[in-house]
Amino acid sequence: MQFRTAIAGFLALLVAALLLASAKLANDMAPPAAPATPAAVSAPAADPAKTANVITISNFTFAPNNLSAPAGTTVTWTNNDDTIHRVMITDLKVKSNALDTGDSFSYKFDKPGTYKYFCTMHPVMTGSWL
Ligand SMILES: [Cu+2]
Repeated sequence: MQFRTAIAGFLALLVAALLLASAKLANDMAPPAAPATPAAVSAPAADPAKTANVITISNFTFAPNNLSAPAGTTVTWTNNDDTIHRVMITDLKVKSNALDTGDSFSYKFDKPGTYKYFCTMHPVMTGSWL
């Protein structure tokens, strides 16, 4: 009888060992934890305000007042104020007509460069085109 008890004990240990081993195997086979999701990487979108070719005059301000667009771009200023404004591109000595509410003035910048402009009626209103 002692021999059978020893066998039973051995078998019990064997079963326990097999259970442990299979548990560890199952654990090893579990899919690895998903890596932390990286922050969405997106190319910085071009700032539409800076690439637009339309400049709004509103509240005695050019918006955007620092515009960038490729050479050959026609830029249009539109006056949304109740006041008359007059755009002058300083270095080019190009001057718009008096722009009443809703009036627009367009100018095609043929050469790349930095151009400053201002309102001849309100010289504190300035902007530039790059
Ligand atoms: Cu003005």
